Amino acid sequence: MQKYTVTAALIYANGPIHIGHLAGCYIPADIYVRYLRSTGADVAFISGTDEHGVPITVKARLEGKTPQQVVDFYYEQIKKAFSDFGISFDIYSRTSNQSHHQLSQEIFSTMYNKGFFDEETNEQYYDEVAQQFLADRYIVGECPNCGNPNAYGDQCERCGSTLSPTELKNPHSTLSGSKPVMKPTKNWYLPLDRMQPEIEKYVNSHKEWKTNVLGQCQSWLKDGLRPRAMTRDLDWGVKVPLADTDGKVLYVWFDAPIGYITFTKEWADQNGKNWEDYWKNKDTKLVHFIGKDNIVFHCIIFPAMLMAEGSYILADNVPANEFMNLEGDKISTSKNWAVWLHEYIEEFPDKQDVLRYVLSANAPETKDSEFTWKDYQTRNNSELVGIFGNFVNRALVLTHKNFNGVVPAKGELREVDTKVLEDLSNFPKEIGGAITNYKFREALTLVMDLARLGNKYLAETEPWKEKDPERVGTIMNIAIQISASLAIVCEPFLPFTAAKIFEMLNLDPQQWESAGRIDLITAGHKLNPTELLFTKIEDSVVEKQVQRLAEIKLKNEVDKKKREDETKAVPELKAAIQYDDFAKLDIRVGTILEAEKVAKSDKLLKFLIDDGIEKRTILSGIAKYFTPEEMIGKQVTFLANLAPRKMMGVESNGMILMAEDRDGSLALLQPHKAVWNGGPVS
Ligand code: B3M
Ligand code: ZN
Repeated sequence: MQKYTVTAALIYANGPIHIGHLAGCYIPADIYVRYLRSTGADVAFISGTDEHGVPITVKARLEGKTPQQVVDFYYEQIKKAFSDFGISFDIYSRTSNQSHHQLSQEIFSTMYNKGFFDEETNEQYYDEVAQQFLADRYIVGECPNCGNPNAYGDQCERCGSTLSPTELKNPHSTLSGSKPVMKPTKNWYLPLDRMQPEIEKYVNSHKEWKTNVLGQCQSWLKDGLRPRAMTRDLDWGVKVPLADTDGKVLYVWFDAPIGYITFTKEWADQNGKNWEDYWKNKDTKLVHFIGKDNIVFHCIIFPAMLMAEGSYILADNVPANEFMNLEGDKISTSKNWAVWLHEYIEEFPDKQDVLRYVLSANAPETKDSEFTWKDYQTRNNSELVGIFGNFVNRALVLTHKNFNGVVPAKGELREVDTKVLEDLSNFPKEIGGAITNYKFREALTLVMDLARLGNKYLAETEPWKEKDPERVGTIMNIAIQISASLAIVCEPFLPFTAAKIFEMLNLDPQQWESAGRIDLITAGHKLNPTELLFTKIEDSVVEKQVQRLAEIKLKNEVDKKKREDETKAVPELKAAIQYDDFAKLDIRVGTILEAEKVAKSDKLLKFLIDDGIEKRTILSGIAKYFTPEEMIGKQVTFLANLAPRKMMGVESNGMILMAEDRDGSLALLQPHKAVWNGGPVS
């Protein structure tokens, strides 16, 4: 029996999961695995959480918790979300398990003993206040490419460029805020440069990989691979299994993919299997499902590690998806721009398959795609309710109505019947073929085409108009056969729905080979009561979701402005002056008598001011911040002895004093109690 080891990315246990995760990696993996199981293949479907690395420790600091508390919380939350949506892992484990630390150390040691690592001491940023080396996200500074003042040590999130900490201008530590110093430290590097020929050979032997995957690999190879440190100066992670390496752990991208192996071992131990069958047998197919941001790690670095170790099989395929966007914007955890699975399930407790359907139909298989609530509603109402549910419901309801729920026998077949049965028998192979080739969208379209075929058949044969009971029996028998096949072929995509159909058909779940059969359900078989598979989603329901997103967007804009304001530096002080310099300024208090806009200028307001001696005209470029009406009657301070100046044909005699706020807006400088006009300011 063909064996498969199918892995789905080990997501960081530092936040809840959203539709982008499902669409990018977990639903495709689940479709693939459910199909394989249905064909009788021997599959290990492996995943879990990635619980090491800087992303975890940063989150812990942010929440004032320990890293362990963070991963414990999110492990449970993430695991539940996957199970709520029917992602059928054989095991969902965690990299903080002791067994995982042990295996990661073993593999590191094997590579070390084979002399695979280059030991290198170089200077890295060190925070003297926090007494810690600053890996990746512990350091921020100005991006050398776009000037973003908050770029991370590994990446600038504004322009997307990959960085190393030493490239940042004005670097500072996110731990203490202090300016880091350079300090030498020893790390162990995987010599990817020397391994390039072997890696190239491996990648080039897989011309069948998806173009987006091959494209990324080729571009890395073309640039030339560079040695990559497999250890970090951090205190959270798998300890480096060498002497004198206190405060050093394995690089998270070294240990995380080993998690696939550890978890397979755990699963095998719990289920009386031999884990080596799934990792060391050349005939086993290893397939990694991931998102596009993880391609290099799964196609180059992890295979290189396994090549170096020497006893493992390499991935047969890495069908990475692109990203799914949400209502026009990139999904972002930090911006709360997402549809969170734990929230969705509360709002729509019986609509897991609707989401699975929409995310599969719209999967970012070859390019980025987009989720909108409008599309969600349309696909539910016109496709799931209107086509799929409609067919199954009519087939079952008409059989109940006409035959008391007992499947009638087929009579003599007409051309329309033989044609539909022939078409039916072709579907499973085509759908299976598309799934095997990782074309899940195409496969799902074919599933829907089978439902369409059923609808077309009922529309053509019109059993509700038919007078001859034997003829009605033939039609309903065939419609029931189609429904049963539909249950089998939709199961990888819509497992909850498939279970409901099997239940209504009073049939045990069937293997793939039974799909397309024209006698899957025999005459005389008793059906169970019928329920609707899908229900219509009203406008108000999706409008509420759109509204929620609009509120988030607004809040993000306000927050962004606030952050920008907060990082703005107070201007430097001007050079010192003597009192005499100051005394030259004649600053006084006056009251605004009249105020109006200056024609043809959108900046200038013209004021008539009672300065205690006379009425003077002053122009001021503050129209953006004040209306003429609100200025009338206000006492202001003004520079009285500024030489007259003409603007837009009007002479201005003085200058009204203003304080400038962070965001550039202006505030009047007024005496805190009314004083006499002309009162000098000193
Ligand atoms: N934890 C990155 C991520 O969550 C990383 C994947 C590991 S897969 C071995 O996207
Ligand atoms: Zn940048």
